[in-house]
Amino acid sequence: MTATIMDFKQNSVLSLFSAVEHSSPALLQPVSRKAKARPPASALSSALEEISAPLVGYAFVPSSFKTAVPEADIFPSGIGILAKGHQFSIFKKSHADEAATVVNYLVSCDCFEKFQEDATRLREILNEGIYLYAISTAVLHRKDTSSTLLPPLWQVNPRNYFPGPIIKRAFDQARRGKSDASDGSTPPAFTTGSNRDPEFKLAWWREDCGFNAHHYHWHQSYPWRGVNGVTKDRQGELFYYMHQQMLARYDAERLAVGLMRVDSYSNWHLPIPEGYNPQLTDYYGAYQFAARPAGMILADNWRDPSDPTLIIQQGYHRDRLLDAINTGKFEKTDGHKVDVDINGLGAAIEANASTPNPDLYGSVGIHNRGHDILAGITDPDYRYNQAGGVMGDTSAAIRDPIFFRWHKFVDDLFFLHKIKLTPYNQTDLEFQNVQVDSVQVQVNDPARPANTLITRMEDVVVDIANDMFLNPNDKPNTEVNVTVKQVNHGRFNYKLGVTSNSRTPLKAAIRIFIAPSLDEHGTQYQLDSQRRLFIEMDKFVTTLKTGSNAITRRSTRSSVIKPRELTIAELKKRGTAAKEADDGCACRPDRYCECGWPEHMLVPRGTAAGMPFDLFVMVTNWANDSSTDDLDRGTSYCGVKDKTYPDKRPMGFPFDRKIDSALYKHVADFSKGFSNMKTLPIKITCV
Ligand code: CUO
Repeated sequence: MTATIMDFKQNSVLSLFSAVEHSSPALLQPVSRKAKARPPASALSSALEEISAPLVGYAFVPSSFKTAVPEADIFPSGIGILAKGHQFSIFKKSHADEAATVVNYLVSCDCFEKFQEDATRLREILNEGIYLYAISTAVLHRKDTSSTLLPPLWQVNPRNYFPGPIIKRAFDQARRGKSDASDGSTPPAFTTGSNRDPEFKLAWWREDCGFNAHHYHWHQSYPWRGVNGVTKDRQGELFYYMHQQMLARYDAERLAVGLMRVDSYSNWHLPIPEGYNPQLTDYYGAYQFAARPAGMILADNWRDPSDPTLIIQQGYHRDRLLDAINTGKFEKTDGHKVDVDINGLGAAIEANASTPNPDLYGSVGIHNRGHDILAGITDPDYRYNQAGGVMGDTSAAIRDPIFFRWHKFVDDLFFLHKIKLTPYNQTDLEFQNVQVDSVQVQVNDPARPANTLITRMEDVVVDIANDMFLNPNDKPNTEVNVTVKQVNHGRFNYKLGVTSNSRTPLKAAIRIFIAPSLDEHGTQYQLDSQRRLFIEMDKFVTTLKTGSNAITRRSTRSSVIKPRELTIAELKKRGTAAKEADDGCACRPDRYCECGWPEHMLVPRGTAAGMPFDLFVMVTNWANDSSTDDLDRGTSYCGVKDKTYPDKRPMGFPFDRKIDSALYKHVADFSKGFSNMKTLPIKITCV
């Protein structure tokens, strides 16, 4: 493919995200849920005429489409149901149905030009949330857009990432044509809470815009409705694992600030002591995401009377899932029994397109309905026309502490299945003829001691300029800056000494995890309690030669992370996604370039005094572990686009199954039992 075509595609994709909020007022009519919302062709025609003049400079409607009038019937039925300006939630069945119809349609367009043309027309018809979701999801799943990058979501839709007062400042900056940063002043910090709320201690972590973008992106990469009804390789298991790792990381942060590990939200009749006020507005600023006061009790959600979410129904599906877990068998729709495995359990809990039985285990899924019922908790029968809370939106849900409590409940279901499995045996765990002799970590600053990782909180200025803020007369490079507080870490290397006694070279997988060493009491964790806290830091493949091997692995190569996203301005400058990212890693077209844990959050923050962690290294035989595809950056939590998950072992191996405390009390005892493992005590110090 020539660079010109690549440039054209990248810029065409960017234009689809341009000024999403600037829809024609003529189209902002409330639409009945039942009515087909597609406006008549004449209305669209005049609307397009109307906007073409004042919006010159927005690249809003490509000139070739200015006179193109969408035909009333070119799109399948089921598109255009949710009116513009209404809150979209992928956890609501009717919204998810419409979004899936649009995604399937766009993915099936037989050439890029048709996709671009129809996407442009759909902008006028679709609810803004559905439009954004469907365009991004289609770009991620079309073969001919695999080399294009999506613009950062916090730039496309900053209202879902930055609270109202920050957005107001941004508008002020845009009006002045000058950013706060340009005269050296730092915008005052804005927070969504205060120290009167213990959960506020981790607001900086839950509200990190890179983290929120990762979560939104993951759900687009793995839509629960599938694409054209098809889910991906191990999608249910990855749903479990990616969220389990979010919980493990959250627990490490909680222990660091003196909070208890996350408590499962399993008793749905008790008040929820943790409240949350996101202070986010949605499209147009027409409404605010609901604030959820402390002490509320869950109520049946009748916000959509045709599809309520009832506590008793949630209980029914929970009990059917527990039946399946306890008996080890799912009952399929035709009555046949099949074994419960982690992938099927993930499919049933999320009700993805591969669920074994939507009637028994839920057609919308206990997980999705949990999001929905919690999002509506403050106005459950919609008597006050109040918008839902952030739990209904994957781009903002993790801001709310209840997200993690809900996901701990979900994770407990997976845990109950996993503890019924036979623990790994010697053969599963060993790698004969291979021995890990030494492990060290060293930050790139040689003045720092070995085996101590360094983190810090940083003020980072981000440019959130997009067409939402700028008027047509603005200079193209006008910046709209906001300052955000983020954790970051000193880049570091793992240094491993590994001996192979094999006569031939061996391909080996190196698995690296860390977990807090001490519990809430300051007592050393026993391994079977600690294992749910292990955070995957990296997994890579290397070739071991006979004899000793000195392996150095840079933290920037981690299989967990993605590099910093390119901004819209950078993407326009580069024109093509095939060029290299800043640190020299090519963004290859065959993987989810933008999916992955944000690099700046790779290392948990730790404490000023130095928080003790156990770093665990395990070397396994890649000949046994390998699927057909390679490990790479971002693949641990995101997989590889259109390919199999690279590692055949269960996700989280070897900590995903019960470990016998009588045999291995602590993680160091475990690693002493196997030559291919090593445990290293380290500290994480926040400076
Ligand atoms: Cu990611 Cu509950 O699955 O949000």
